[in-house]
Amino acid sequence: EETLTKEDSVKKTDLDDCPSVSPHLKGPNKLVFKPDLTLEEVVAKNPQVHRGRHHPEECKALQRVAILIPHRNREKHLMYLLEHLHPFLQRQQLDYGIYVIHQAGSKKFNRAKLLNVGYLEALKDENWDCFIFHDVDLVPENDLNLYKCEEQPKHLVVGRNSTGYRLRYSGYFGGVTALSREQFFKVNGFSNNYWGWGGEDDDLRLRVELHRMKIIRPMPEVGKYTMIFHTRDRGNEVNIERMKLLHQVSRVWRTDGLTSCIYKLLSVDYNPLYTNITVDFWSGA
Ligand code: UPG
Repeated sequence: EETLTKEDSVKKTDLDDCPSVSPHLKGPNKLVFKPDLTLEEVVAKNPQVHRGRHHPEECKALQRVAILIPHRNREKHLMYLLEHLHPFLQRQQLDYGIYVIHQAGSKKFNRAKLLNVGYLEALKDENWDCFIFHDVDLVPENDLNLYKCEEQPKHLVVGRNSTGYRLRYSGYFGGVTALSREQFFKVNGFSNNYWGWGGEDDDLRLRVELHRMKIIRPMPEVGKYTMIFHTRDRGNEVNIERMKLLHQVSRVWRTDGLTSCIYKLLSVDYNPLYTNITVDFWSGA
C-alpha cells in the first residue's frame, strides 16, 4: 500500500508555470480618466486584491514583482494609477504587490531615497524577484509592456503623450524602470543624496553602466505612457547640486546607496490596493 508523503501531495497540486505570453493581453489601449472617480470605486472594482497583492489562480507566475511608487501629495494621480495598474498587472499574470512610499513632512522631496526604502522594506514582506520603480503620474497604455525583469535593467518609458511619445533624451532612465533584486543590489541601489528635482535617474543609469550592464527598452509602440498633467511640486525644486553629484558616481556608489540608507519608519499601513510605507528622513533618523 502506498501512502503519500506531505511533499508528494503538495507536488500534485502544484500549478504549471504561466505561459511566456499571457492569453489575457489586449495590446494598445486608450486611457480614460474619469474626473469624478473615487478611491472607494476603485477598491470596489478590485475585490480580488488584498493589501495591494494579487497572483494568478490558474498558473504559477513567472516572477514575483514589487511595484514601488514614491509619493507625496499626489493622491489623485495615485488613484488613477491604481485604477489602471491592477487590471494591467493581472492581465500579465504576475504575482505582484504595490507599495507606496510616502515622504512625511514638507522638506525637500527625495525620490531616490524613497525608492531605496521601498526596496529594503518590501523585501521584509516577500523575496521579490523584480522591482518596478514607478512614478505616480505615468500610466502605461499598452499591456504588451511587460512589468517583469530581464537579464539587463529595463527602462519602460520610451515615450509619453506629453513629449510626442519620444524618448526625452538619449540615456533617459527615469519614470518607470525594472531591475531585478540582484541588479539593484549590485549597484547599491540609488544614491540617497539627491534632494529636490532631477539627476537621481541619471545617477542610477551611471551606476548600471559602471557595472557593465546595458539598458534595454521595449519597442516604441509598446513603451507608451500617458502622463497625468502636473506642475512642479512645492518641496521638489530643481536640485542645483545635481551636476556635481553626477560627477562623483564612480567614486561614491559603494558608500552611498542601499548600504547607507538611514530613515525613520513612521508607519506601514495595509490598504486594500497598496501597502503604504511612511518615512521621515529628517527627525534624527
Ligand atoms: N513626487 C511626489 N510628490 C512630489 C514630488 C514628486 O509624489 O511632491 C514623485 C511622484 O511619483 C512623481 C515623481 O516623484 O511622479 C517624479 O517627480 P516629477 O515632478 O513628476 O518629475 P518629472 O519631471 O515628471 O519626471 C522626470 C522623470 C522622473 C525623475 C524626474 C527628476 O520621469 O523619473 O525623477 O524627472 O529627475
